[in-house]
Amino acid sequence: MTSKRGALLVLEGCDRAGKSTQVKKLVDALNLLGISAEARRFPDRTTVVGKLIDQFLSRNEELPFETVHLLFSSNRWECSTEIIKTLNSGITLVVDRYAASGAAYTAATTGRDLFWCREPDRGLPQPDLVALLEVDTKSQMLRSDWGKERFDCNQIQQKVAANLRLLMDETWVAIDGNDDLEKIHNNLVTLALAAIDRAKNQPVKMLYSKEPLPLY
Ligand code: DGP
Repeated sequence: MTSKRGALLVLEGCDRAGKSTQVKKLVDALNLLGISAEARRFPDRTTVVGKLIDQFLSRNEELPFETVHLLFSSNRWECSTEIIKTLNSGITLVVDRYAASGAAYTAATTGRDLFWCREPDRGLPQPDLVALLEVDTKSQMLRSDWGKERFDCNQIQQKVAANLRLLMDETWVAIDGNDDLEKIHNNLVTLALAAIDRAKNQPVKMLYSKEPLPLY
C-alpha cells in the first residue's frame, strides 16, 4: 500500500435520485482542489457481464432475478482488482451505485432477505463513505426517462428506499436529495474531504467482513 491511498466514495439511492449529476460534480470539484479523483458506475455496462445486465434491464433478456443478482455482483467483482490498484495508487474513486444497490434491489424484487442478498459481495473493497441520496417519490417520477427500464416502478422503488435505509452503517450518511443541487454538492464535498483524510493512511478494507453483521 502507498502511504496515501485514495478513498472509495459511493453514492447510493433509488433511480433518478440525482446520483450521476452529483458524482460528476464531486469528481470535478475534487480535481479542482488538487485531489486526483475519477468516476466509476455500476452496473458497468461495457463489460461482457455488463452487456448481459443491460439486456436484462432493457427487457431484451429474461432471466431469474436471483441469476441477475449474481451477475450484478460479478460485475463488481470483475472490477475489484482495478479498483484496489487505483485506490492504492492514490486516486480517489467516486462510484455511482455499488454493493448496497445489489442487496436493496434484489431484496425488493425477490422478497429474499438482505442477509442473503449481501453475501455475493462479501469481500469486495469496502467503501470509505456511502452517501445515500433520498428523494420523494413525486420528484423521482418527474425526472427524465422515468419508466423506461425494468425497475422504474413506484412499488419497487419504495421497497428499495426502505432497504437502503436498513443497510446503513457507520460508513453511511443520508442526504436529502430534494434539496438544492448546489447545497447537496457542497455537503458531499465536505463529507468526501473528511473521508479522504480518514482513509489516506489505512489499507482498503473488505466489505461485510466484520462479525456480527450489523443487520441482525
Ligand atoms: P443505473 O444504471 O444506475 O440506472 O442502474 C440500472 C438499474 O439497475 C437501476 O434500476 C438500479 C438497478 N441496479 C443497480 N445495481 C443493481 C444491483 O446490483 N442489483 C440489482 N438487482 N439491481 C441493480
